[in-house]
Amino acid sequence: MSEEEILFQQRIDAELKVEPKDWMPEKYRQNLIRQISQHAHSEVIGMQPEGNWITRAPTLHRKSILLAKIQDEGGHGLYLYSAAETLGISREELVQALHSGAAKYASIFNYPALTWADMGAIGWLVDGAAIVNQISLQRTSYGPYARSMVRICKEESFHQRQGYHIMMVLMQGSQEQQAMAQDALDRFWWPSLMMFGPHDAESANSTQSMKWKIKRKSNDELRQKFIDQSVKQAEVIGLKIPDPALKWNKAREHYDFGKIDWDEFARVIKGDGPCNRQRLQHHIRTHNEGAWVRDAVAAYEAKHKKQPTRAA
Ligand code: FAQ
Repeated sequence: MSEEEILFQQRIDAELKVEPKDWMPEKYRQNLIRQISQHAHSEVIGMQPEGNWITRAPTLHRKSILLAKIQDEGGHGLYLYSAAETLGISREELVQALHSGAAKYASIFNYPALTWADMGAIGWLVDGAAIVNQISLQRTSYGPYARSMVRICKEESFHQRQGYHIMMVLMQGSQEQQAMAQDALDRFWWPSLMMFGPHDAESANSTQSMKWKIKRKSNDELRQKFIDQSVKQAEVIGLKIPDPALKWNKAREHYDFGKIDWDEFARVIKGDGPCNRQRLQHHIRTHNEGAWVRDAVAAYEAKHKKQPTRAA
């Protein structure tokens, strides 16, 4: 280790935040660009499954809540792209990496949103899982990333509650509505557990990310926390978690749970999930359609650079 690297690690160990202009190892910078940009892409691609239901929300009230929620997700993407840009990479490069498949986004958004109850399951489980992860990221070592998490967590909290509320109301409804809520849980439960990534022993990035305090809790720790909190939430409204192996373990003081289908996870992150192609194609098409907006902004900026406003 070089002297700079030793000093850097000492600062991390002392819980000091790393800021954009500080010296940092190249691998720390690259690892952060990878994680933050994947996080940003997830927020933006994550708008698609819910966007599918804006025109079909059952009431005007539900429609306006869903619209606001989806706009929040777009905003989270923007904060996160800005945080990644502080590491010396441009927005174009980040988007290009998404389009070429070099950068990933969360596997969960490659599953279809088939019924209105899926809006409940996504808010309750997907935002719920995102919060468990993001609360620990509020203490991540890179300052801009940590600070962006504070507001994002507050907003995700509202999202989680609106999703749970959709499920609660459906469970108070007709038998068909109850069955629709249970079906959404059945389809979204296991993919939600995959959001936390592979088991710790299989997690390629964890050791270094934990040492640099980019990650503060391991994939398995966070997954367990999410399971423990969700089981009780399901019980309260009469839903059944689709896992016959789920059982409270008194000694561990946690729920034991069944085997996750890691083959399915591998297929989805390699691009072969139910909606991978559709999600990416949609992003590429709308990005290309928006080229004129970016051109107009660049032309406006260039014009004002040529004619600087006179100082008062
Ligand atoms: N999906 O070595 P690890 C949201 C990849 S935001 C796809 O354990 P790491 C809001 C991983 O990239 C949800 N790929 O990786 C919302 C790596 O491949 P690479 C997004 C995954 O980074 C709600 C390889 O597997 N949240 O939902 C996944 O240490 C509703 C090996 O894995 C974040 O991104 C996956 N699930 O730990 C929006 C949080 N898991 O890159 C709309 C920030 C793993 O080496 C509607 N990210 N991989 O080629 C993190 O905390 C971490 O990146 C983990 C993965 C925990 C996701």
